[in-house]
Amino acid sequence: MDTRVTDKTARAAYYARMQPRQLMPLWERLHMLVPPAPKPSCAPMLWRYDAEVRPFVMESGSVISAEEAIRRVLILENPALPGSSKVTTSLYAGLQLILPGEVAPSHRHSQSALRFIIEGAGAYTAVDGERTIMHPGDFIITPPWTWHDHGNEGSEPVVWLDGLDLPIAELFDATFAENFPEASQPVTRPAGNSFARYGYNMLPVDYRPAFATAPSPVFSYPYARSREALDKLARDRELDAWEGVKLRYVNPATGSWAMPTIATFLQLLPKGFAGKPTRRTDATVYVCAEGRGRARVGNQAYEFAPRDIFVVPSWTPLSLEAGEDTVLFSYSDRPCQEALGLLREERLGDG
Ligand code: GTQ
Repeated sequence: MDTRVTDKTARAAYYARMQPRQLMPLWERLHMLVPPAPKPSCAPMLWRYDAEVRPFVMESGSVISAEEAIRRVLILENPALPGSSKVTTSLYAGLQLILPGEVAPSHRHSQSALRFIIEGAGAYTAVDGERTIMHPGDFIITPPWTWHDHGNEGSEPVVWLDGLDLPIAELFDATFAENFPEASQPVTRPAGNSFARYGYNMLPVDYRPAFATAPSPVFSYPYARSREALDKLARDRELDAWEGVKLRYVNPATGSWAMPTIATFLQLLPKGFAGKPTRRTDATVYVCAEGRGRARVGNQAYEFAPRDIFVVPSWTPLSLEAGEDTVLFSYSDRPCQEALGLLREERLGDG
């Protein structure tokens, strides 16, 4: 005969007695801890840049200087994650403004950062002694623990999207940061030097990456070149029914991602393209670099225009349509999920 005390009150009393010892019954939580499919805690979201976001970004320039702010950024916070500074469960996004003559002072941290230039020209980001000039659409990386500062020697405001792995580094409680003693780090190499070494399908003969997923030694992936590749492939009609023409940014020395924790992509959807749906476990942040179209994200439909930013949560079906030739930049935590054996993707709508 079963003599167990199964009554709810008796069980609750038992849980209450063990609780002061920091002991919890798994069976009350198992369904939440091991759900049958992802239940993303972030929500889909679209930020309309020109009409809704840009005025606030520009206003930040009259509220605080880049120097005082250290980083004058408006965080794009997911509406389902209030107070978290997260754009997805694992990633951060913000829009950084730098005005002519300003410097955002030099620091370094464990977290990786990417920049995707939204508008304006003439600003630079300095990484490890080398300045890279920013142009709209360029993708620029700041590897972990590299000194970096930003400045604007041009004549117009420059805005870029910052993408960081802040929540990932926070998950591991593995973050460090320090300030450089001066606002700007010394320039030790001329602009374009790292691109000449690593950016032309060639490498310095003695170069060895530090580890298999080491950050790319190419700090800048200029839009003009990436765009040219997409354009050629689109003209050759190398179209995928789900993705259009989609390329990933790589570390040329390893073939792996440009960044250890964040995957980055650029894709072209030709005018009239109506992509089939996909879903994947890596929640993704998209930026419209050119064109306009529609993203169906779960049961939401977002009409996007240049500079708009939208979020696709994990395992949420996404399909992309383009009203004109459209270029999308995107980033996700895919390298982490691949390394941990977590990544899953599904192409839907086939047959
Ligand atoms: O440029 O170093 O948007 O450290 C957030 C944290 C930018 C940066 C952000 C950062 C940076």
